[in-house]
Amino acid sequence: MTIKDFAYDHPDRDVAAFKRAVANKLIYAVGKDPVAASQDDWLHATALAVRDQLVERWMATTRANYAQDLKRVYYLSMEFLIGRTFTNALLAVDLHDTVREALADFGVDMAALSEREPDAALGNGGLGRLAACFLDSMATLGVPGMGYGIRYEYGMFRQRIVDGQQVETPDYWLTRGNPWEFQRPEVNYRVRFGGHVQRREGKNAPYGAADWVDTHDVLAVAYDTIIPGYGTQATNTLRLWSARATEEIDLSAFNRGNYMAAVESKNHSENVSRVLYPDDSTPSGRELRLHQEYFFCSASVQDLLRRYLRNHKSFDHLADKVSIHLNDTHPVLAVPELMRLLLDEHGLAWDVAWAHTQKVFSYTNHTLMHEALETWPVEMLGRILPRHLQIIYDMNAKFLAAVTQKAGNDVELLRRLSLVDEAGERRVRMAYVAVLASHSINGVSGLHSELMKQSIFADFAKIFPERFNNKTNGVTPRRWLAQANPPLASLLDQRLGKGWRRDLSQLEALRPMAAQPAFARAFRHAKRENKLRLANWVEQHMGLVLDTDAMFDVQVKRIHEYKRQLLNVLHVITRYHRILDAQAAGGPIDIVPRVVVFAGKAASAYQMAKLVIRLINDVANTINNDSRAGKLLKVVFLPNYSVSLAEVIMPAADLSEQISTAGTEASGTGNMKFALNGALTIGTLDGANVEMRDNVGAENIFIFGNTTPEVADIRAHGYQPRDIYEENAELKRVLDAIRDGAFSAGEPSRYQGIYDALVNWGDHYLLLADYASYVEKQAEVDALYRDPDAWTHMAILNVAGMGAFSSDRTIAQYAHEIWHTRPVVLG
Ligand code: 26V
Repeated sequence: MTIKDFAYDHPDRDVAAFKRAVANKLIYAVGKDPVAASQDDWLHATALAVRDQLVERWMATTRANYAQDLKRVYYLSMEFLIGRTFTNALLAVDLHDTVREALADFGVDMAALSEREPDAALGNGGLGRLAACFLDSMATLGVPGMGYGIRYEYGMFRQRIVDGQQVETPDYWLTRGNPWEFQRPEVNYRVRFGGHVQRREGKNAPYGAADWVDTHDVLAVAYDTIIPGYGTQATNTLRLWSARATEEIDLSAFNRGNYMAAVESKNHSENVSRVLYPDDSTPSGRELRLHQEYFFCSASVQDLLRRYLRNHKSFDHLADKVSIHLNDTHPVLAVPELMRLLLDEHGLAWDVAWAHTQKVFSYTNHTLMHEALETWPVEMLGRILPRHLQIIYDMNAKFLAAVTQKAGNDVELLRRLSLVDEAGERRVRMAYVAVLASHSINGVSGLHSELMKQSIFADFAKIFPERFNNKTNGVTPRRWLAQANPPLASLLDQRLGKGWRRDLSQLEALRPMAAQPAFARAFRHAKRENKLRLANWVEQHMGLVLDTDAMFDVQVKRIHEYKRQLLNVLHVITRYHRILDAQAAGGPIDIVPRVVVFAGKAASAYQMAKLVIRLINDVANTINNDSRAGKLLKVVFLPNYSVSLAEVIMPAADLSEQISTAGTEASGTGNMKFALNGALTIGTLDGANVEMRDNVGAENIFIFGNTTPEVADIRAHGYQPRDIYEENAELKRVLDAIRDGAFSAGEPSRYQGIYDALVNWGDHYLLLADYASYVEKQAEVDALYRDPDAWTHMAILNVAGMGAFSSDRTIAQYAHEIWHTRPVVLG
């Protein structure tokens, strides 16, 4: 049977048909009487009806991918920070107004409904959100591909602020079910752990096949979510794996005495996909994390090989049909897993298997921070994945032998290149495994990609220079402009047409409009609407009234020392002191009113980051309750930063704070979202800020602080933060106030640790070295804000310059230069 002569109700797109669809879903799928239906029931029913609109194109794309036998990209990522799906799906099927009208007929408010949808917060921050933007762009460009990850039951923890401090609570996002996913119980794979290895005898030894026996197994079950492209029929699939106990099957055979033990063991197995690990940037060394990594790598590689083998009899064409992309090192176990399957299950010789592997894999590095580079203790790997440890050893032996043959027996070099770090407890360097096994290794901004070659991968970059390249990050304009910023989006639609959604370079056409007063007025009006929306949120959720005429100065991102939220706080307190001084002098106060907005989560084990959150809240409390500061300065810390909250915050920003120590932020993507939404940036020459400056023009961005080489120089010459502290009276006053309890009267010593870190313990991220330059630059920001026309002009030029930062551009580059894929052709 073909789909053509298969009778089913094709979902129609008019209001009446959609109403009927929602009614049917409510009654037959949700099982609710409309008189008893809750808002969440309506949301569920509507989501199912919207999802129906995506299914046909999903099937058509899948069919076309098979028929055209296209090369597929498998994007392996431990994190997909999707956020909400409802509005995004509406945008994709272009049914926004239809659905709103249909629901209104039922007396249901669509906007209120969409606010009830929980975020799919299956990621920590930048890396996870990038993966979500990439899925959107791959579908939009018709790149045949699939995201593979883990269906965590608990996503990123919820953050509450209690007495100024972060309190974490679990994020059980599946309470009401997930209408977007398709459970595929029949798509399941056995993933093995533990046991031991028996080398097979024979001519292939020592690089040949082996048997892995006496393992403890867990089942990986697939859950699929449709990823729609925008303005195209093309879709992709996000396949997330959930752990099921294999014991389930045996449970009935257990006698009464073993019943409890069996259930406990079942729980143990299923813990593998229970919870997302928070990025604490310290090597966790936690066994559950290793289990998670292998769990999803193994299931994904088994799944993609099965798909390949449906159309192919040998592995000769594997690299023509399959590309596996490693989103950081978290999925690197896919490398030894592919090798294991090719060697042990399919009987390929080592050199043949290795040649395929190297052609299939590519790897993106997302951080240079030493603490964040994954290594696993050899002891742990050997216990949990004995066969994979052997394969890694074999890879290492072959590699080091080849190096020796070329470069001689340079013991130091070999020690540095080895996949195994032999200093102290022996550990496998996962990033090195990724580099050795991949034909392409990329960083995420021009600066980062250069630094990567000079620092962590210096030796490898000399041996394999052709493998290293850059792919500057981008963000999807669908979510981050069309969806998040309706006022600006509709203004752009009026002036440019709707094409910017698929071709962001069209924003370039705004350049001449920057000088048109009518356009500038409309642009400013859109910003005002967005500021009002945020102010309403803050009033509703925090009871704080904000002045929307004040400059909204915003820093939202994970709380981390290198991102320097503390530097921002130093500036806030400096302003506070200036206001107090001016008040005391009785003179006219000539200070630009600001609302300084913070949001972000700290990893639960990261004490310093948590202390920074507490300081921000203490400073906010002090300033907001000091009538002398009045309307001139307000500080807010918005709790529970998330994708959906970012969609409210970013469009409302006047000023975007991107102030990491030069050389530490790999790219940043928040920086792009802000500028795209008409904020001006104050930032260091770090990550993608450098390229943003190039694109918007140096005169349209506020750059300050030491550059990467200057940072290196300062550190090399014995940095003395105390000297800066002693010499800058304004800075000293700020730091002394923090130290002496000016913001923590009940516990004056609360922030001694922060003071010490900066003044006495080396100020690792050079806040004091950049302080003066930062405060000076902030004065330039103020001066411009006093001239609204000049400010708006610059903001428009920023939007106009952001065309290059669409994730569509990024994905087109990955597709052409790394994956070598062709887009699907839909009839
Ligand atoms: C590390 C760990 C360690 C173990 C526990 C879980 C976990 C999760 C994440 C990480 C590393 C995160 C690295 C990351 O998010 N990097 C960010 O990637 C963005 C996208 O490329 C980039 O824009 C940011 O600059 C970079 O910090």
